[in-house]
Order: sequence, then C-alpha cells, then structure tokens
Amino acid sequence: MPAYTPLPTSATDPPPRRSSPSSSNLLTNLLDRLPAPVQHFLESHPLKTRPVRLGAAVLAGFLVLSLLGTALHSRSSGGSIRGYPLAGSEGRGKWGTYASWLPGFSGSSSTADGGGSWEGYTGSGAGWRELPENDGLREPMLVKDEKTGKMMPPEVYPAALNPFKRANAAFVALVRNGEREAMRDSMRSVESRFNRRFGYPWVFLNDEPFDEDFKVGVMKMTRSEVFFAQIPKEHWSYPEWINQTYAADERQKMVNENVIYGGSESYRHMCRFNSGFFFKQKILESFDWYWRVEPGVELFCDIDYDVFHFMEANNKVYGFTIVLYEYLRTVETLWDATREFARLHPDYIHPENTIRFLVDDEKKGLQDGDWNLCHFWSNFEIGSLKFWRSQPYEDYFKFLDEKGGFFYERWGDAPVHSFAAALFLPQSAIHNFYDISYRHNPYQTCPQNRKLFHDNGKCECYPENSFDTDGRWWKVDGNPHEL
Ligand SMILES: Nc1nc2c(ncn2[C@@H]2O[C@H](COP(=O)(O)OP(=O)(O)O)[C@@H](O)[C@H]2O)c(=O)[nH]1
Ligand SMILES: [Mg+2]
Repeated sequence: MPAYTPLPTSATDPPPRRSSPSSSNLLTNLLDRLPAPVQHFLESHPLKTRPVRLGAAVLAGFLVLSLLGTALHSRSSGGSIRGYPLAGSEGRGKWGTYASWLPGFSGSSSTADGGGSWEGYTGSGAGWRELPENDGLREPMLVKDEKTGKMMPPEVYPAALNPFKRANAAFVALVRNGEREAMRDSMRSVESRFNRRFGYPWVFLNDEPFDEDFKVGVMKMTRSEVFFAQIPKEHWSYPEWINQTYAADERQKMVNENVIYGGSESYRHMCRFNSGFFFKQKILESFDWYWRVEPGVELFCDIDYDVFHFMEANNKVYGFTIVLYEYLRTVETLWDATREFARLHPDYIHPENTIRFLVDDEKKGLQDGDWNLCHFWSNFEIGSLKFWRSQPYEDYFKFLDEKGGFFYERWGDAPVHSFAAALFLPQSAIHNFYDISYRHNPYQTCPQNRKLFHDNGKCECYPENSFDTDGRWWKVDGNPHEL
C-alpha cells in the first residue's frame, strides 16, 4: 500500500490520513530486484558518488515501472501504479499520459541510434554528469500515436518516475484572491525547482472564499492535487478580551510613526492566524509536514532530494532559509511575555535549546539577556505540523494571545515561531536550508559553494548577491556555506 496516494484534484474536505513512510533501504531493495545484467552494470559502477547514485535511482525506478507496465498487459486495464491513476481511471487524469507508454515496452522497437556517451553534454564543470552513460540505458520505446500517426517517445515525468514513498506533506499558502498571479509565480518556481520530482499537494487557505479565477489559475500551475479551504471566523477575528478601541488607538500611533503595516487590521489577523491557527485547519489534519509558500517568492536552485524525508530522517522539526532582525516597535513586549511564560513553564524549555541565538549576551541567558531581535523569516518554513500542535506551543500561543499583543502591538508570526523553535526544541532539530536559494522581496539567499551549486548548473543565482554570505546570522550551527 503506497503511502502517497493522489486524491481528487480540487477539494474542500481534508484528505484521509496517509501512513508515515520509511524509505530506508528502498533503493537497495529496488536494486536487488533488477535483472542480472543491470545489476552487473551497477556493480561495475560503484554507487559511491552522488551522480551515479542518482542515475542508479532513476534507472531503478524506470525499470521497476517497466516491469509493472509489462505486468499490466493492456493499456485499457485501468488500475494504478503507486497510486497514480492510469489513463482511463478516475482522478484528474494528468498522470494518465505518463502511464500510457508502459505497455509499449513489449511492443515496437526504437529507431534511435543509441550507444556511446553523450559527449556533447558533458560540459566542463565538476559534477555536471548526473546522468548515466547512454550504454546503460534502454532504447526509447516508440509507440505510434493513433490520432497523428507519429511515433512517440516515452513521456518522462519525474514525479511519476520517482519510486520513493512520499511524506505526509503539503505546500501551504495563505493567500488572497487578488494575489493570484504572484501565487502562480511562486508555484512556477517551486514546481520546476522541486515539486515536479515529488508531486506533493498544495493547500490554499483564505479568510474569504476563493474565486473561480484563483482556483483555475493555481490549478494550472501544478500536476499535484490542490485543496482550497476557507478559514473559520474564530481564527480570523478579535477574541472577546481584546479592547478594540485601545487597539485602534495603538494602530493610529504606529501609522503616525510610519511603522510598516502599522495601521493594518488584516495584517494583524494574518500574523495571529499564522501564529496560532494555520496548523489547526481541518484541511491540514491529515498532514504531518508543511512547506509555507507565499505569493511572489522565487527559488533559484534545483532541490533534487525530498526535503520532508530529510527532515524526518534527521529528526528536524523546523527549517528556515533567512534569519534577520525584527522591527522592535512591533514587538515591544513580546520578549518579556515570553520570559514570563518560560518562568511559568520551565519544563518546556529544552535543555539543548538555542537561546543563545536570541540573546544579545550569551552569558546572561533568557531571563537576564535582551533579545537581539534575530528571528527566522517565516515567509519560508519547512516544518513539522506536530510541533505547532504540541502542548508547549498550544500553551505558549494561548498565553501570548491573552496578552493581546497581536492587536495592541503587531506581533509577527516570525518572532513567535522563532521563540518557540529556539526554546522548546533542541538545536539539532532546527535546520538551515542553505542549499535552497530563496527570495522574498527584498532579501534572497544563494549557496556560496561554487563547485557544489554553481559550476554544475544547479543554481542560477549569484553567490555574491546572497543576504547571508558568511553564516553570521545563524551562528549557532557554524557557517553552513563551508560544508
Ligand atoms: N487570505 C489572506 N491572506 C493574507 C492577508 N494578508 C496577508 N495575507 C497573506 O499572508 C502572507 C503574508 O502577507 P504579506 O502581505 O506577504 O506580508 P509580508 O510578507 O510581511 O510583507 C502572504 O501569504 C499573504 O498572501 C489577508 O488579509 N487575507
Ligand atoms: Mg510576503
């Protein structure tokens, strides 16, 4: 039973729970099942280097699918492969096109002149050759298209060829109807740089109903399932203990001081929602992991591995790309409130916490030190939903919410998430995705290691344009760019 089963394309109901996968030894198992000549080929190419491993993985997936395809015998047999519906079966149907060539393996032969290495493509950069030699590949099985009469090579859609189980993960975007085009830009980037290899679903959240233009527009950007949900009123409104007159007065003061978003009520609801409620949405119930995507963001490097499995396999809970300073005026009492909470719940503070990332003077610690205003920039997050659903965070958010600072000041979800991650988690559970080149105006990161990320064509960014070229912001873990 595959852990990852695509569901109907557009839905408002939460998808059923997906079992938690384990992909360990999957490659080994796949390799063991391959025909002897292929195993021989792989053995003669020690699986030590990453490029060869990748090539082997693709080849293994290709061959396993081909065996499955042969077993299916007929194009009209329906059914599914690892949960991807074949042509003619129910569902969105986008996966169908890929599957239609499978029976071709028992049919016509190729006219391509195979053999030899792809000399024209070897390039000069180290590590470019992530493809197996042509000698180790099959001839493309050409199938005659009945409508056009043309000979068609197999379709190679990476997510469908990826044989590894998926995590219980989704992209999550809180977004307004008016941000459709910026959302589509983000999706174009995420899909081409990452998700076309994995096919993770998208979940869109909004305090208002999504309009048809938005829905159709974003569905065109992905071959994965897409879910839409409206946020319940109680997650996007004033709690009864908030003095709205006082809140309005405080907003006016911020407007007078030109504080960014100082006068905006919706921005405050948004920050409170992202702090305390996004992970409680019914549509996300069945998921364990999320990647937060905002409209208008961009990725500049290929991400060829499953970031969610990475998180799971390394006991990571919270992943970030950019760390920066918060505007003090928007969070004047947040640090004190957090210290008060920590005094009430000393048991929630993890012994291997990263308080030193937050305080101006490491020696003073949480209760005596001042906050240096550092926080994870939460418009990008890859994280565990279970963490936000845990008791310590539940209690922390409730405590903060009762203080009223989301409305009387303008507490952001970024410092709130950052404090929780730094206090309740061990340092080892926080990960800097330095290899994900990410841009949200006006900042962007770009990996510094030219050999690993640039000479091989993996990234299109310029290392010197990175916001953080020397790892000085997240000092806790050393400088990741030196890895
Ligand atoms: N549905 C909805 N989404 C919002 C609203 N305000 C902000 N957002 C979303 O919340 C996120 C942060 O808002 P954004 O305007 O990008 O703030 P910034 O990144 O801090 O400048 C984005 O994903 C927005 O699309 C709102 O009133 N309704
Ligand atoms: Mg934004």
